[in-house]
Amino acid sequence: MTAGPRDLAAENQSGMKTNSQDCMDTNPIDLGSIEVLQVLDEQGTLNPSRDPGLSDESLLAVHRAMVLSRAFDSRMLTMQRQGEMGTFAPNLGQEACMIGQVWELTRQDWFSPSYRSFGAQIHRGWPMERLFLLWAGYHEGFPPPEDVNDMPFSIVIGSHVLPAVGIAMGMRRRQNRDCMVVNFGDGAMSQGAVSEALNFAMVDKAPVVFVCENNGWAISTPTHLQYATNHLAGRGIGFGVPSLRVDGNDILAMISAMREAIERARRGDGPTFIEAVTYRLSLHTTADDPKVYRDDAEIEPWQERCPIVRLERLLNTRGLLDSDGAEAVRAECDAEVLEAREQFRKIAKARPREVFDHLYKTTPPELEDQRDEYLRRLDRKGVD
Ligand SMILES: Cc1ncc(C[n+]2csc(CCOP(=O)(O)OP(=O)(O)O)c2C)c(N)n1
Ligand SMILES: [Mg+2]
Repeated sequence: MTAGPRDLAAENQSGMKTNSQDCMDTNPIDLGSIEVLQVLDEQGTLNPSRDPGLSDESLLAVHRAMVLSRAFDSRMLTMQRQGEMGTFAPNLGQEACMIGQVWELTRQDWFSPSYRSFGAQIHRGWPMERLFLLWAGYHEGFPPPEDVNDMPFSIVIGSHVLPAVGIAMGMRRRQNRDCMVVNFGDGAMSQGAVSEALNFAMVDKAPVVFVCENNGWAISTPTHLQYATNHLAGRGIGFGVPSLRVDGNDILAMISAMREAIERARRGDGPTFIEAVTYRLSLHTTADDPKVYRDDAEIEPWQERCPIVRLERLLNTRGLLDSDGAEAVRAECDAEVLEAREQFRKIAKARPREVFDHLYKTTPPELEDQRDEYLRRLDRKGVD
């Protein structure tokens, strides 16, 4: 195992052993060696041989994109708790995965995300007010903006992975050198369709990068109850797909791995499978309370691995950003999110009379009855 300073494979598994110990034997089956890529260690020290070599300007932009993702996440949580937002899936702690997986994409490339991906969506060009609309349940928030080649996010676990491969197969036939990035979680790996997607992609040499964000949990299911092996990357190798584990809290490792994978796709050499090892620091969704199934002690080491703080250490060493500068970036990002919230509030006007619309082409009679009764109630209450 070519691990960085910390053996992420071992840590991820042992971290999972702290709970549900009574459920099963947690000794993972050793699939053998697989590369674990880390470029920036937890102290902010760089491994120059794998450094993607971003300019100072780009490093600062990457940092800002991660801070903006966190600011949006935190504001969404407040708005949800105050009743202004539907449920949503926080991505606190997963910002390096988010930004790293889309940083090297061009506007022509495609991105097919799952539901925990708004940091990446913001970077891809989704206006934040549109994402607020989306999570508040307004259908206007769902379609991707005109000039953004993204699929709407998928909430049905693993269901979007085969269609993403299909799009990539189309790209290969058009020979236009674009590529597709599709992300999903450790839990999605248990869906058969994801295995089918890996197989199809490799047989067809489709230009697709699979990013599995292994964040330790699938709602309340820890990884040792999800798979019996010491890593998921071996799953890709089983289908012949070049595969590696990446420190998913290391933005430079994510960018480096993605660059290599995207180049492979554009060369016509087919897919790559990246297992990004990270951790879901927050709730599964706002409808979830992890305190009932997860020991708080498990979270602490992962808080220490904060991807933003890690990059800030490097920026500080290089004289690019001190703590005042970092504070200023946070304040700017918070202000940007608040501005988007104001835009959202101007657009988001509840239309209670439309709740039965857009469901059926021809409304079934029993639903028509319910709608009529409901509309009469709105009339009685004087609601427009
Ligand atoms: C086909 C399907 N089964 C079950 C669910 C309910 N569900 C929603 S999220 C989730 C867990 C997914 O975990 P993972 O793939 O690890 O992604 P994460 O939420 O950790 O990012 C489940 C089972 C669903 N949305 N779709
Ligand atoms: Mg997960």
